[in-house]
Amino acid sequence: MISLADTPLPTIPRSAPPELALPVGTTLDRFILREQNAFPFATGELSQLLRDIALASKIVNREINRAGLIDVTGASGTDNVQGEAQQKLDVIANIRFIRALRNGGEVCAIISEEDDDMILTGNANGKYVVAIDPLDGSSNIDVNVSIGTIFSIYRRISPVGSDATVADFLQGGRRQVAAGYVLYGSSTILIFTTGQGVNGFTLDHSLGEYILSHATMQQLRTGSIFSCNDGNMADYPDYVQTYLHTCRQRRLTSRYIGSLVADFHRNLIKGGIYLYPPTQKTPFGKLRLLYECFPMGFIAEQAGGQASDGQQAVLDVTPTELHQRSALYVGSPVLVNELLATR
Ligand code: P6P
Repeated sequence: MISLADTPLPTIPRSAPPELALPVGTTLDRFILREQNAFPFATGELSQLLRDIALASKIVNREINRAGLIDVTGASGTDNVQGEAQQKLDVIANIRFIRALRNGGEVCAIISEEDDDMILTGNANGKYVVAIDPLDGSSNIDVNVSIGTIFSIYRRISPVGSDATVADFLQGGRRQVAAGYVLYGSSTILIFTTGQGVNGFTLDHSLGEYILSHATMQQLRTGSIFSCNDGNMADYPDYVQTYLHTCRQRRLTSRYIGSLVADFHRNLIKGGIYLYPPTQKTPFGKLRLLYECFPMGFIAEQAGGQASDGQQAVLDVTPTELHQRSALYVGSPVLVNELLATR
């Protein structure tokens, strides 16, 4: 009996294009299955949930890439719960993710930046709830700058079979079972953690598959990039202004895209710190705790980074409301600790 292991792989003819010699790589599905097998009690629901999110992101990616052609740029004429003008693509992305999560069957409820109230999916037997910012940085849509999706997943604490409750979403940042983001940039990348490190997958458009491209991501301990909206400088707490002044004195590089996902991702790879302090307009911070700060904080810590609200680790902030805001300082631990040391 000849085993496959003994069978030499067919040689690729010299005349073949070089990419034929390259293996396709690890698809998201294969990676999730491999990770699931590492959890003896995993029953596949979380795996399916992650696949549902990946599917929705591919659909949203398609619509973002065609935005200028199918008249989905510009404002929708409605405001979200934050009182911010919704862009057409905000609404479309929201519908796509809610539909995918509802049809996937694993999620019993969703909260979204785009909806005031908790959304019951009708899947009362779903074991998970999802907090999502369907399209973060949407002010950048019309100018073709990177935007993203941010998601956070909890196991429900309400009884399976009953309606989910708000308490399912207010468990606290360290009760997340998974979190991730999709960056719709020069390529489309899905980054997520289930508490076993951070991995990134790049969408291969020719296959329609996410392929492992950033395995076991590690936040650089320090860096030379700081990201904040300089226009709000006069509003920032004194210690933040002092810290930013030292950044300038040290000739660190200022980079601010205006999309949390894009600034976070660059700092994750190159090292750096992202700051969104309290301002006069947003005295409790602008970013939302449940679907921006908690997921990004989980990813940051899993990659060896640090995320604070200025007083404590952001994952330790006590959530009391679905659309609660928080300050966020996140990225290389050396830089975050330098900031906190100026308090
Ligand atoms: P500002 C986008 O609205 C967002 O939530 C983050 O993605 C981004 O970092 C920040 O707000 C930008 O806010 O006030 O600098 O335009």
